[in-house]
Amino acid sequence: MNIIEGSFEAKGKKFAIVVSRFNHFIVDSLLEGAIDALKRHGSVADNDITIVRVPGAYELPLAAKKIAKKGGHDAIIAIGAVIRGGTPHFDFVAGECNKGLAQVCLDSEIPVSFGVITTDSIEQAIERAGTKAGNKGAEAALGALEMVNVLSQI
Ligand code: INI
Repeated sequence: MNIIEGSFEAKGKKFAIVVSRFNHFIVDSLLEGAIDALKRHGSVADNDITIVRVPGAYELPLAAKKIAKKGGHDAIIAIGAVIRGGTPHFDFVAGECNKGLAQVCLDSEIPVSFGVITTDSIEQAIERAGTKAGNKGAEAALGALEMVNVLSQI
């Protein structure tokens, strides 16, 4: 039996983090969690992490696509926070962000990790940004580390 599975170790691998500015109070904590996970779990060096800031979650797929196309990164981590308001705007932003990032991932064959939280309230967002429901930015970074390892073995 052959089992292929990845560890988190990724010394020497290069990661791009695309991060939206919208809801920066939440997003900053997600970004901090992602960087911490890359360094502590993946042994990734500061110099091997590139951060690209965009206005909102809607812009994340295009930035991710451009990074993937340019080459030079082993994985991309997308970080953002879409919080529901009183209009259907949330559904368009969250939907296009999710769809676009999935498309970039499959088209480029580079792991694009989904660290974009989509919540009904600011309280739910805070819970997922380093309080009682963990840190979804850190989780996304762990996913990217594992996928880089798994793909290198297939
Ligand atoms: N962008 C977000 O990242 N989160 C949100 O909650 C959000 N809401 O709710 O409006 C949001 N909107 C901005 C959007 O991502 C684009 O930046 C904007 O529409 C310009 O294209």
